[in-house]
Parts: sequence; C-alpha cells; structure tokens
Amino acid sequence: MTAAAKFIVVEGLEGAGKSSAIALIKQYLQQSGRQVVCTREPGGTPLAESLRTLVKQVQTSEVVAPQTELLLMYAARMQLLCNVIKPALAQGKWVLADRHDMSSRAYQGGGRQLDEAFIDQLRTAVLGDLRPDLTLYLDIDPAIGLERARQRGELDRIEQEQLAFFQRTRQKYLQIAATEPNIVVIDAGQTLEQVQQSITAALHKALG
Ligand code: Z5A
Repeated sequence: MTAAAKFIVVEGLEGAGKSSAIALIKQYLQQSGRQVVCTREPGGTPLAESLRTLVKQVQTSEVVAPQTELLLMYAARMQLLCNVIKPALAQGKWVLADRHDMSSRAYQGGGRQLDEAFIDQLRTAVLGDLRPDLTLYLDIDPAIGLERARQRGELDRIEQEQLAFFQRTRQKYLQIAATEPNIVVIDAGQTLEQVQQSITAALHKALG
C-alpha cells in the first residue's frame, strides 16, 4: 500500500443508511483527487457475488448452520481481498467498503452467538494484519432500520430474523466500537441531513 491509500469501511444494521453514506464519502474523497474503489460484502467479485446470492436466499429445504454462514462470509471476503482490496491499496487507490469483517463479528458473533475463538481464527487466517484505517459505524435502533428495509420490499433470509437477533448484533457492534481504535459511531437515527453532517465531521477529523 502506498503511504496515502486508506481503507475506509461503513458498517451498520440494515436500513442504517450505509448506501447514502457511501455515496457521500465517495464524493468527499474524489473531490480531493483521490482514486476510490468501492466494494460491498459479501460480494464485489463474480464468485463473491454468487456466494452473496447463496447466503442471502431463503432456504426452504434445509437449515443453514451458523458456522456455514460464517464460512461463506469469509470465503467471499478472501476472494474480495485477494482480487480487489489488496491490489487497489497496492496501487495507491482508496478502498471504500460497504461492510467488512466487523459485520461477521457483529452478525455471526453477536447475532448468531458463535464462538469468538472460532471467528478469531478465521480473521487471522483471512485478514492477516490488514485492518481498516477508519470505520464509520452507523448506529440505528433495529426496529427503525428494519422498518426502512421492509419498505423497500421482500426481506432476505437474514433480514427475516427476529428482532432479538438484530439487538444482539447491535450490542456486539457497540461493544467492538467501544473497545477498538479507528471506529467512529454515528447516530443514524437522526435526519439524513444530520447524519451526513456527522459523517463529514468525522471525515474531517480523521483525514484532515
Ligand atoms: N452479513 C453478515 O451477516 N455477515 C457478514 O460478514 C457480512 C454481511 C459482510 C448483507 O445484506 C447481509 O449480510 C446483511 C448482513 C449480512 N443482512 N442482514 N440482515 P445487504 O448488503 O443487502 O444489506 P444491508 O447492508 O443491510 O443494506 P441495506 O438494507 O440497504 O442498508 P443500508 O445500505 O444501510 O440502507 P440504505 O439503503 O442506505 O437506506 C435504507 C432506506 O432508509 C432508504 O430508503 C433510505 O433512503 C432510508 N434512509 C437512510 N438514512 C435515513 C435517515 N437518516 N432517515 C430516514 N431515512 C433514511
């Protein structure tokens, strides 16, 4: 990675406003002449997009084991890291990610209550020492976020989970944000305009 290239991640529950945040951050970065590569997880390469479809589709014939779900997330992540994220950073391009590893820790670790040691082993194997330079976590009450998602149409397999699942996921997100560096919590329950102001302020502070 060249000295200037940074890896920025946007995280949050469904309906938190990640898509709008990504558009704003991309514009912010490009205005100052940075080349930006946007990614989404799971997905972002042909194979990873196929895994995304598999992991999100409602399964009527079998139960998806939480461990399988986790492994599919990390398989997609490995593909994206090798083919998109690492090459982009190596070329001095900024990477702006719609979800990354924090999602697995929150959804599969918090929501599904999978063993942290199991997740940590995968993190080490897949990520090595790569960590985002900045993560913006958009914090939303799951009831509000899910309502926003519901208004968009049919819910996928994970979105169909009970509210308690998303409450555990949110708690894990907040727990990670409180204990690890380079994570900024944005109150995503504000108006869109206020959220955008908070994001811009966080970018100014973190990037100068
Ligand atoms: N997942 C996982 O379990 N483990 C992992 O490791 C990874 C992912 C990487 C990905 O689905 C699913 O995979 C996700 C987590 C899981 N599943 N669930 N459940 P996705 O990428 O398709 O879903 P998403 O990331 O949750 O996308 P989303 O629902 O589109 O969320 P969003 O991008 O944050 O929301 P948005 O499209 O920006 O906004 C939603 C609506 O709200 C839209 O109409 C906006 O206009 C509106 N909005 C946004 N902000 C506001 C404010 N401030 N006020 C009012 N209205 C607003």
